[in-house]
Amino acid sequence: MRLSRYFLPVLKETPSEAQIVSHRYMLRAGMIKQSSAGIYSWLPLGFKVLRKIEDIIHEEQKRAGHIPMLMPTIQSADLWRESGRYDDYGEEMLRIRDRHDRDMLFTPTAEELITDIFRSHVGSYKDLPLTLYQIQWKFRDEIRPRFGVMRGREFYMKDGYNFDLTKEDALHAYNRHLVSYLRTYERMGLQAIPMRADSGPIGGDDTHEFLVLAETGESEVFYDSQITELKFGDREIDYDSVEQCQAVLEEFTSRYARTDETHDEAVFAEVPEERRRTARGIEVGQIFYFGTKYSEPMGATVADKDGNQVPVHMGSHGIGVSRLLGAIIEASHDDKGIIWPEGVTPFHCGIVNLKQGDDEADAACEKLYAALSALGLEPLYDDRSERAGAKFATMDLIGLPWRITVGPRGLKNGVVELTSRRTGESEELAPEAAVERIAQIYGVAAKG
Ligand code: 5CA
Repeated sequence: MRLSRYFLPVLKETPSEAQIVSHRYMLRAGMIKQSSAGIYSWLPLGFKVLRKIEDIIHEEQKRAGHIPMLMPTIQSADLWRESGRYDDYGEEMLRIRDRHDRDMLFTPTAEELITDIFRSHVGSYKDLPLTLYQIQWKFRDEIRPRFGVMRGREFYMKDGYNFDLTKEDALHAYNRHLVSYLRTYERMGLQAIPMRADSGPIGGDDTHEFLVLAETGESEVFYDSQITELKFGDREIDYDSVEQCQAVLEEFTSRYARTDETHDEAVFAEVPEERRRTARGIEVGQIFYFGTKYSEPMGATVADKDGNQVPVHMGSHGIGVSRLLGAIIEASHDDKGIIWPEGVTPFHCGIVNLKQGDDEADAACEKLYAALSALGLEPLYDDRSERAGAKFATMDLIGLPWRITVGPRGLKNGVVELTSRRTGESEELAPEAAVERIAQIYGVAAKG
């Protein structure tokens, strides 16, 4: 993409309504624009990161054997009356009446609708296990929407639902989700710690929230510092293996880590004092096992081996897709702007032309742009007739992890400059070598 042809409405001033750094940078970098309280338009740069995050989630869900689908945002109240949640959900549910005076609502989550789909089409234990998921907009009429996309009213969520014959099978689905979430967040450059939590309006006893530690987090958390040393890394897991998933769950949940809802001072006191931590965290996901809470009242049963109709055991599993942008920025920024982890960066690298209009500099930039594009990478080429300082400031603000700077002086010596946004370190090298380095970083093969 050439910046002169892109739509990047960068703000010079710091917006006064934004209280936390991720909100400020998302507004300043032209990623989002508020349309009303807690409701945002996703401008091209923000939309690009949203898609990157979504892609990672899809890849990891499919790796775990889960099946993507899509359900409507507007749903009939009738289904929610069946489960009893139409009344229970309270003011957070946006209720709508259609022209025929039918009660509708904007989905805050989708346990009822998925259970209805299941009961209409699945009748035998032979069709289990089954996990369906979607990435879809949700609406919760939060009393205090704030911090930009962190606590929106309209927000984008991955919600998955497992259907199993027995509690044991459903607990395996729970463990499998925990494992796949660890991998998902790590690919986004985040450490998200599973913590024992409270299930709220979703219900059930078994639930973990995934928290990213950040001073601006809305949850107070208590944990054993040893937990922050754990890495999932690139281990290969057989998601069908009960033992392997169980082992990962035990590894990542055996140390004390709880949100304030489930915190227990007496148990916490057993952690050696030097390892006890109290901090704040951003909840980027939550997994639930709630058994037959929805399947029983809604009659979602299957025939078991003996032909008896039994309600299925279920759980649901959410990732705050739009909130993740805020969480990643809270975890990765400096005073100049965002620092995107490579896994989610909107463009793979920036190209800054220090002397737009100079034949040699223009040609060298065009060549870099073509070579990177040919590798399937997306560079953002700042081809505006701006001062170098302004170009650097924009690149730093929008946070591309790598920048190639091209100027007549370097070109005389046959070099460009490759700069890491994270460390600020620069290196001079031949343009071809810069392309090769970028290719290496993103794991694509440079064509020789
Ligand atoms: N049905 C279950 C699992 S699919 C569910 O709704 N879980 S949840 O309530 O925990 O939501 C899932 C995730 O959505 C949360 O972990 C959080 O990251 C995100 N989320 C929840 N409310 C908001 C909000 N108002 N703004 C942005 N993200 C939110």
